Amino acid sequence: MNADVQKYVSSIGITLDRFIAQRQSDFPYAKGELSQLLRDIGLAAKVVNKAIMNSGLIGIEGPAGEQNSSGEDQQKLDVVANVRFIRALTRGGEVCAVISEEEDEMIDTGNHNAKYVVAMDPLDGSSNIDVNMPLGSIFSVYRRKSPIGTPPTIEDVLQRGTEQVAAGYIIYGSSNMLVYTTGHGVNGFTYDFSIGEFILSHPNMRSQDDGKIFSYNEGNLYDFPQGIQDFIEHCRQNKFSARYVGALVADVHRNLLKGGIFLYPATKKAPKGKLRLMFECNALAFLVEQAGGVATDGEQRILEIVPTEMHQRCPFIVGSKAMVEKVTEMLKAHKEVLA
Ligand code: AHM
Ligand code: MG
Repeated sequence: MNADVQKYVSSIGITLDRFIAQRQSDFPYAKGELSQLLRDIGLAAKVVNKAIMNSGLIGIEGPAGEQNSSGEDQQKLDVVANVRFIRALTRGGEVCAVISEEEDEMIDTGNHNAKYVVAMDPLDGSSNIDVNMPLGSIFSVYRRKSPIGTPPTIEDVLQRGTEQVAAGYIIYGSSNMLVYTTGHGVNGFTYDFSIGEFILSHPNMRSQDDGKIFSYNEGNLYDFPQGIQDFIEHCRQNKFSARYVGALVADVHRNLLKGGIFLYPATKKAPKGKLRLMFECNALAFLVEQAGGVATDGEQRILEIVPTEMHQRCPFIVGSKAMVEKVTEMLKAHKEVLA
């Protein structure tokens, strides 16, 4: 074949939809519902991405004038992303309930024959919205507990992270990626704008066992537990690189690719931590563990925390195994000194 023609007929790679369909055999009990659900999330991600890209042009920058149930000011794009994901999941038909960082209560989608529930942060990193910095979306999928055919209950959505059947994030950055796991490794897909598809670009993502990047909000340092302050001093003395985007998805994504640790510990202002167990921490903990990393609240594995309420917060330490183990040791050593 002519060399010029050859360039234009080489494979575009595996699209997200095709990859999901191929992986359906990982779930012998599944009949394609989870695959459809993941495709619905992929579709919503494209629509949200379009809104983000055009936000300055179509008047959806800035605050929406409302607060979410955590008392935080919602941005217009938070609301847009929330509506887009809930609509895609409702119309897709595979989800009976959704809980969202932007909603006070569980949403009953009306699909009472559906097997799955979704917990999500539709747009993570809201403070980055108006300044062209990275943003994310985060999701967790659980199998419902209540019988199929009945309305969903709160027990369906308040499950431990170990019960997740799938989780993932979308990063809207210098390029857009969708990264997900169904408990069989982690795969990343980069969005090709020209054809409107996510294409497999990062197969079988692995967390490096150790790293040299540490990510935390410096302004909170003196409010952190002493063990965390000791760890940060250790990072500085070893001349590690400090990197903090202010959007959890971006910080975790970078550390997953390059090796590092992200910390949002308890502070005096937020004694239970800032980040939300159900909407943010569980999904990222599942992904990072699947890639060989570790996620803890400083005392226990994030995935084993028993949730008691939808909007529950927890301290979050996540990343390369050796780094998370080091900070955990330092926290423990300090507690032993106090005891
Ligand atoms: P959000 O879901 O309202 O955007 O808040 C979560 C974000 C995380 O993405 C980020 O890691 C953290 O809040 C930053 O918080 P801070 O500004 O306190 O450092
Ligand atoms: Mg968030």
